[in-house]
Amino acid sequence: MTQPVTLWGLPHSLYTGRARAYLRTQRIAYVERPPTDPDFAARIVPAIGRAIIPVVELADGTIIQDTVDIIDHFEGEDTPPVPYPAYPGDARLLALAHLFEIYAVVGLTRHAMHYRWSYLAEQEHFLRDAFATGGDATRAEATMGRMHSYLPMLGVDAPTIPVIEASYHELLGALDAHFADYPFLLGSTPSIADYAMFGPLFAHLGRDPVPLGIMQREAPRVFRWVERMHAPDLDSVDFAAPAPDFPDGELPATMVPLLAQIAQELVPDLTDRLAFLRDYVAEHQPQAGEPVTDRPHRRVIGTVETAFRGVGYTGGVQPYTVFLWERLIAAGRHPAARALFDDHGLAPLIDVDLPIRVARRDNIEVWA
Ligand SMILES: N[C@@H](CCC(=O)N[C@@H](CS)C(=O)NCC(=O)O)C(=O)O
Repeated sequence: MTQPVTLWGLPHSLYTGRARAYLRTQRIAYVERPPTDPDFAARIVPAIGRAIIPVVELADGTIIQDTVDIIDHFEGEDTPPVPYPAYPGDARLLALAHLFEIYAVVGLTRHAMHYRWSYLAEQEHFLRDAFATGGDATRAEATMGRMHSYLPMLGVDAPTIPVIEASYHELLGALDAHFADYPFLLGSTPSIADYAMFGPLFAHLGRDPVPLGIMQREAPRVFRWVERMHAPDLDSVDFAAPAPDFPDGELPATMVPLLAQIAQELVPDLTDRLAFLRDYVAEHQPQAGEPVTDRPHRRVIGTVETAFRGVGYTGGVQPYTVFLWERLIAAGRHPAARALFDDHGLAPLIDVDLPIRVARRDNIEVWA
């Protein structure tokens, strides 16, 4: 039997959820260990240069950080084929998968962090217990304080909160309608779109008491998708077998509102960050191979004035976004994907010349 891999992660961690769902679906044996284990500080942190989860450690000692790299490792040609490849073969679906991937990170993290931290009083007992996993109350307090401090950078503040909540109710409605027809975002099996969206929709929005209640009351099928994504098989008992795929060459009507919402929310965010990035590159002239920030745990290179659904906020600019954006642009340039993006107001996300690339080397982001 092959040795299980180690998943360094935690139940309430957004990105651990993404990696765990992937391992379970693909039936890759794993043992999960918490980053509070002294072994994490002694071996893993020095190897990856920062304290971050999830980390996957293979039986041969290879250490992989970042959920994109973790999934890509198992999807690659050097590993046994997985039962449900996560990258769609169809060019249009592949581009949509990358669109959901970047939306989950740039867009939905905001909703997840808002519902976790703006309702702290209502769910404090639950969160203190979660954050003390493997540690103690002092460590929980420190980590909770750090996470809470990310809210302004994500654009969560008094003026944006009502629109974040409106956006979330709208998203739940659109997803609930979609999951009435399909078990997964792009059809009968999960793709990188599902794994990416699962992160926020499970760890925070589908698990913390306040947003969990909203999801169960308003969107039972989204709640079922969360269960399905976390199950060790496809868990599609509520669909006829075989479960439906998208009709050939056609986009189901349930995708239309989702794409409209993504366009509305992502285009301004990314366009304003691109303008910042152009100036930044002109001013700093980063060299290829250089780490994107002076210290690996620093994710942001500056702030930008932007807007979420028309409400202004000052948000952080993360080079990691460029890494995801390039993946979207590459997939979106296929003619079939292009036509689809044109039809849904998403062309501004692929008609873009990025002034610089971001790659990942030795588990950190570097300019490329
Ligand atoms: N791009 C990374 C993001 C991972 C990430 O943000 N992990 C969070 C937990 S869900 C973390 O470890 N944060 C530590 C910190 O910000 O101090 C990935 O996809 O793995």
